[in-house]
Amino acid sequence: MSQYKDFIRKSIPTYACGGQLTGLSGEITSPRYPESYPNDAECRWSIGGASGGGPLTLVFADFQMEGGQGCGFDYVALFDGPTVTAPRLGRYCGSARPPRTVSSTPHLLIIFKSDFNIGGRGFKAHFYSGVWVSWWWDSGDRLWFGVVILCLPQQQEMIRGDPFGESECQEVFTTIKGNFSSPQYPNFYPNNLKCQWSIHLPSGYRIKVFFLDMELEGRSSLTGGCDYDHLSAFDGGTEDGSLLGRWCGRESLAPVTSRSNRLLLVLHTDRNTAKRGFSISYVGASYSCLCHCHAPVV
Ligand SMILES: [Ca+2]
Ligand SMILES: [Ca+2]
Repeated sequence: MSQYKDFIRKSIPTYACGGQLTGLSGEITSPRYPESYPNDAECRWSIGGASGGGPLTLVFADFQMEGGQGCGFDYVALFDGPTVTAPRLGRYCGSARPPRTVSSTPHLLIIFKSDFNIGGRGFKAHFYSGVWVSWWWDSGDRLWFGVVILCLPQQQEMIRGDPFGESECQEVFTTIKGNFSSPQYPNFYPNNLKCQWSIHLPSGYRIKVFFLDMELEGRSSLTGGCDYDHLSAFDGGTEDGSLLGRWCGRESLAPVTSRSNRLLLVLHTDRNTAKRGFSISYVGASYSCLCHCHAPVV
């Protein structure tokens, strides 16, 4: 029986590669990267197709493959569309990093192939879809023109960790967008909670938080403050950061935007009286002005 298992294990490839990637950004690597890629491998990554996606940019961060005339042994080939019938953007091998490649369509096909011997470290590449936004406005005496490119960061795996090791309601988010809610939502949250949701995006990004639903125990009739249960938002990763807001009761809240790439939400509940809690979504964005916003065009 164990011989049979060994046979099964040896006959199943120990790597997985390729796939359909519909995110607006991400990373791909050759199988087993950074260790030597397997022989006789073929992987296909079909990128794009996300709604609103623009042309895709592919940047190789690392590249080392078996070389050879015409890249006939091992190679990476790029196509400007979803299939191999699309125009080929390049075919690469050896150890020279391929140039940055921009597709003219919202699709990019990447094929990796290796022959029967001699490998290398393989490759690591990033892709992203740029969404262009331009605008005009008329200030009376001048017509203003501006352009922004909204670059979406690498879609990172969501880390649902427990960095504080205390409670089940401590979460860290590193994805460009996400959702979370108070414990047991939409049922009543527990008493005596201190929960923290930390959103941490790459530097240069800001975080916008939307309150989809919120009902906490209301304000104190004595002080008018959120003395019992409350949700607070801090700019930065800790409660030492500047307070962006503190809320309680049943309020319909306007979105809140961080000034940095980190935002911390903290929920406190006291020893009695619970409500439905809240449901929140957030999105991160990076804005950089490529053109100076100059006047006048006309
Ligand atoms: Ca080879
Ligand atoms: Ca309470």
